Amino acid sequence: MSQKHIKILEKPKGRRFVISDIHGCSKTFKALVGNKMQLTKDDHLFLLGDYIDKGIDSAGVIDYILYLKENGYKVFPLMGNHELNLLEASQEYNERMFRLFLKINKCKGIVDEQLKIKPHYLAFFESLPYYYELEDYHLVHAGFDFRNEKPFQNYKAMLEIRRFQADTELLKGKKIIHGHTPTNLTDIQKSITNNAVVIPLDNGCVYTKPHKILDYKQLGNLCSLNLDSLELILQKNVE
Ligand SMILES: [Mn+2]
Repeated sequence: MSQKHIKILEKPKGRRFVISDIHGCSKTFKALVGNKMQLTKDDHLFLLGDYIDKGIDSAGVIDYILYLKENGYKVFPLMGNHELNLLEASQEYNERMFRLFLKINKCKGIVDEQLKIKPHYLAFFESLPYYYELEDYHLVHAGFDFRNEKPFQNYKAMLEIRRFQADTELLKGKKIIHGHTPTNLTDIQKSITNNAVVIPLDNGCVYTKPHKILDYKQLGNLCSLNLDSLELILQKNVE
């Protein structure tokens, strides 16, 4: 099994970027990384999980991540709840249930005709850690449960928690960047300009139409945060 916690304390020659919750939006992801950010091999790119489901091209998102890694780009992906759910469903569900699960999640192209997760995708999912600790940041999919006695060992919360209060003493001056919960653009921008300890980065790039609960006019961008300049780069959904 993979390491759950990885420290990356040295800074790259280039820039450090974070992107979260791509959810099958492969064209939007490529437009952000290739055009808007102009990622170079000197940069570090951290990805906070939930590559698959909801959008139309889950396989294409992972293909692009693997392409970047294979071509010498320094990409550091994390586990999201959608990746873990897929791994668990593929092991625990019977064929009928798993077929339904894949249909509901619109997770196309990830499994073969025998409903087995394709080997290179399985290896990718199984390699994903749960959080990165940098010199100045903690990067995690959903957040940390600081009500828990050992928040940095509560891996379930890292993928699922919705609201949490940061314990600044435990964080030792480091900020948290997380995704998982679609957050209005003005709230994301506010947390950055207010120098907040916790910065949400999921602007629900997959939500481009009126929604029962969410205000889609405040959503629909894939966000990239430059960890050093705190510049927020936005890419509107182009699927
Ligand atoms: Mn999530």
